[in-house]
Amino acid sequence: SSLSGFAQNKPADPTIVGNDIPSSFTPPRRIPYKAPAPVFDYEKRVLMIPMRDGTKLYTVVMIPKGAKNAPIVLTRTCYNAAARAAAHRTTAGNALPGVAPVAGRSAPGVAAQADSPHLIDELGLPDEVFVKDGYIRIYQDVRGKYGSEGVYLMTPPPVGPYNPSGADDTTDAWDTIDWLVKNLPETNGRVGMIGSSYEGFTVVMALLNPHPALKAAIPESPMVDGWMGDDWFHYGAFRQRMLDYFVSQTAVRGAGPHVPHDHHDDYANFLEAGSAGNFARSLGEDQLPYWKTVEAHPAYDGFWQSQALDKLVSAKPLTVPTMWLQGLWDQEDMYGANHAYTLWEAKDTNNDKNFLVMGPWFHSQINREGHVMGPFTWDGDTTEYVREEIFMPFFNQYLVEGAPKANTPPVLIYNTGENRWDKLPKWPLSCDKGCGSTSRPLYLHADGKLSYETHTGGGAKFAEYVSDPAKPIPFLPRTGDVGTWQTWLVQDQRFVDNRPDVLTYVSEPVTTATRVSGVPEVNLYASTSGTDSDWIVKVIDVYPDDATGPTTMAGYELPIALDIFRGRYRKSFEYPEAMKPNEPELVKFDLPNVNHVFQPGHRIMVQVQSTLFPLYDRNPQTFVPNIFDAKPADYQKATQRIWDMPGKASFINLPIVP
Ligand code: PG9
Repeated sequence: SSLSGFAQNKPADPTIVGNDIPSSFTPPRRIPYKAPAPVFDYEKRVLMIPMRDGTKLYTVVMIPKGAKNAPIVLTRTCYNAAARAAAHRTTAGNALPGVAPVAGRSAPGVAAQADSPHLIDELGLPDEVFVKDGYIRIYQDVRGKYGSEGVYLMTPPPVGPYNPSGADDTTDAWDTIDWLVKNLPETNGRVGMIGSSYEGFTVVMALLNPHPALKAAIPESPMVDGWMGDDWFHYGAFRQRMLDYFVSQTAVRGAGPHVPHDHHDDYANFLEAGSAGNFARSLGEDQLPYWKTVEAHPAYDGFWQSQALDKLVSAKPLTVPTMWLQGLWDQEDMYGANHAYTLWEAKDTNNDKNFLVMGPWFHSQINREGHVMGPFTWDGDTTEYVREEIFMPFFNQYLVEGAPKANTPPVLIYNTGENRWDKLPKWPLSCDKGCGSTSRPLYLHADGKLSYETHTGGGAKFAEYVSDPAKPIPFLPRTGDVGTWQTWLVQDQRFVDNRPDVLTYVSEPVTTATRVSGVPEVNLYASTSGTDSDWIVKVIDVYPDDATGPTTMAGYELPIALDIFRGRYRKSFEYPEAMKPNEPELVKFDLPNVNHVFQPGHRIMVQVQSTLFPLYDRNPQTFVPNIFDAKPADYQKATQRIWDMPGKASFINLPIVP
């Protein structure tokens, strides 16, 4: 055999044994690795803090190790305090408020991993600044949600006829702060509150009767008036995509279920349902008291007036330095922060207590990275800049003993036309009276032109379109892709431009940079052949589309401000009135704030249409007592006219700054 041949040629090297696999192998014994006990750089205390009525609220307190004389920053949430205080590890903690309520929020739940030993890893991105500066960070569940006892009311009005519970987020904030400053030996007794959206609502509620230890507040995109322009309605038009939120928020104490829709494409779902009321019922909402309340209050009656927080807070003395914050393209809470700021400003006699910050952001983007928004890439991280350079010096000034006075600008607004921050002493820079510059009417001419000249006589008296509720105009291209919700307000409007049911007015290219800084005001002389109608107006920056020029944004139709107004409320928000068929009537409303520059070569465009679906429910165009429950026969095509004649010239009052 070959082996015997090998044996015969026995090599001299003893390591050559003829088989590299030994007959047995015993692994050497190792001492098992034992991880050293983690050294936590913070302490976590989970507390049930008693309120004045005995109800206890679930509160997570994160205290840096060895903290002494430390300031507190408090967030009161309806989105699961346990998860918010473990944001790096939990789906709910990462699904920051406002990010995905209509698109289906991930089910909250604490992940299986243990707490991180490092506070900076345990908390979410927006808390990094507080960890770095040694703050005690506290999250608390509002009453009735998650770990807190008591009954839950959705964004409850202050105690009164519409809130019989005896408690609200003003009393609960007061009692919580009182308990914290008396029972946490590590604190210096100074508390700041911060929070976005619903959590911003709880900040504003705290300001209605602030505890003396509440020294500074930052309401971020707070829900302030759910009927005028935050979350539920815009000027009376219902945001029916929020119906999912009713279920997720009020079906159970924890995270509510997501009731599946028939199709991925909500355009089809809502059209098939017929009315918002039918859609709500298809989600099981006849079991939800809050939906029934909303359904019973379609107009701006006592229920909504009782919780108009901009008016309520600005009626109070301005004692707590407050920084109102909002995104310029905030698709959920576009109304509250700037209206509250504006109303309270009258009391800010030294211009040092009431501040406004508006960034180039979608809703709650302040809690995320801020490099990009839709088609734009900004210079740097715009949200990190605000958290580090604006929030912290502001909070430190009031919350940290001996901290220097912050150099906080009264108003900080991103300039979306020049890609930079503007630090301003006041806002707006241009308005009808008393703002330095005066707004200028830009007229909507019947031939589709937009100019500063009023109706010059002759020619057509109106431009018209037929609005068909059976074929509503989508607010986004119908991809069924929920991911675009955050950026829909910067959607290129070419996708509807030139539709027969959209009126487009456009200016000549502007020859010099044209700055607008304030609130564009819509003045439409509008008529409908029906008896009710919605009016959607968009102010758009049209980028040049010269084939020899750059392709980036070529021809882009960028909405800088848009909103919807339900015609029945043109005379009174509380008492709706039918429109008189074919009679031009004034429809007047404010668009959201803008701080923009139309660059030379760009055009100004205005689009007018009557549906924005399925974000808003359809106006049947027949006056009915309650649109939530409109019947199929109520939905009628109507001929809509925008008038352009002496005495009835439609225009947008543009807050131009020369
Ligand atoms: N925009 C959300 C919301 C706030 C208040 C009521 C309903 C929804 C949010 O982001 O919290």
